[in-house]
Amino acid sequence: MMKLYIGIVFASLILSALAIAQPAGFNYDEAKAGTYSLPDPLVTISGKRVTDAETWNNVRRPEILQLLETNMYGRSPGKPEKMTFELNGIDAHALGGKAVRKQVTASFFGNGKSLPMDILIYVPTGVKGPVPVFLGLNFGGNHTVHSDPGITLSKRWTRTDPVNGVIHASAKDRGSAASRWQVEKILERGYGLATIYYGDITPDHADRFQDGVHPLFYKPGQTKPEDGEWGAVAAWAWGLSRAMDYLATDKDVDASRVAVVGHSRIGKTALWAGAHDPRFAMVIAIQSGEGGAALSKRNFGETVERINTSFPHWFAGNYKKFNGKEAALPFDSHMLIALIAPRPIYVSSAQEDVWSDPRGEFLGARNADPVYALFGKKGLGANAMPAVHQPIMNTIGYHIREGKHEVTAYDWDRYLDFADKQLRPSAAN
Ligand code: GTR
Repeated sequence: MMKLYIGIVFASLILSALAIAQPAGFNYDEAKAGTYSLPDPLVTISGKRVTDAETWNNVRRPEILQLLETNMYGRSPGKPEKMTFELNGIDAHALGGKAVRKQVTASFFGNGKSLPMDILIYVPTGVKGPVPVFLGLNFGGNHTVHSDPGITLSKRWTRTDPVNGVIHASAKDRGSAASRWQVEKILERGYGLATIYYGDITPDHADRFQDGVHPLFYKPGQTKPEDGEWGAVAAWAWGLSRAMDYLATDKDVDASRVAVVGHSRIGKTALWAGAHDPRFAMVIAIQSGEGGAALSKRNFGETVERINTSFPHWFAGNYKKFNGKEAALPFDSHMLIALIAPRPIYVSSAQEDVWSDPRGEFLGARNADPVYALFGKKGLGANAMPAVHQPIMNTIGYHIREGKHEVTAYDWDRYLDFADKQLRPSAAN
């Protein structure tokens, strides 16, 4: 037992070290970030300049969406052949009476197979009417976001651990990621939270395209996505859109005010979900780095080649064509962010998380401004990167806080401030 425990501690140390490491052989020197030119988000492939929101929506936005879909995230299918939502439990007095807790299983059907996805939802009690909700995938299972003993431990959930092999969801992990979710804070400010274990949709593993949602859509004989088809990030984003299908049916939730939120690889996922699915009213991308908010053409921290090598399953096969060839990319993260316009988006960095390139994240946000301007919005509205703990909150928000690759109470205070301003103007002052 002790040996197993030490193994688990060791494994989680490895995991957290991986998440914050600054691998050698990559550039962390601002003076060597290089020069690059960003494609103009307002010039169409045929060379026409976009000067109004209508042309953006009808011509340029679909063009950019397709560029990113074909070359980077991969094309996702729509809804499955059949989909059901089942309410498995409701507790009107959860968390000492602060919340209503619902657990809903969404089931997807296709190719004679089915896949369940468990959605955990908290909405605050004592608040009138449908509430705005934060929706985000979690890394460790729904039971890790809060110590609430009422959260069902998934029986089918497994994770492959380098030391211990397969690990099943366990009661001892209840609340292990609670500081990253700040459930009470969210509820106290009048918001709900909906969350899903990302592995319910597809495993975060290079060789497991047989086990998640992909097989529901395979053509006969197909065993993995084709080069232009959805990788894991696009599949996770697809799962968020299916969760949105459910939220639109839930009377406690205001589906017109759902903010999609995610950290790190799930931050990349939140961006793609928000870019792809305009039903998300707001996006929060936390330390999403390379493949997320950070400019790829800037040589700083993680690179396209490195991400495609370490995590070959995250993006479409086509993205590997850009290994070591960032200059050839017909897009960059500013265009991904611009797809969210005119909806609010918050980009969040951490000072010690140089692997994610905080300045590159800031610049990704800033260079989306011309598209927000088409809608009469300010965008980020700042040319210089702010100092730590000096958040910017226009239609695009940004902060850099001190510390590491993590999600903290400070971060959530800012996301809630931003949400108050953007989704509940009467709550902001
Ligand atoms: C790192 C990866 C990053 C980031 C992070 C995470 O190892 O290089 O792109 O996604 O993992 O998701 O924790």
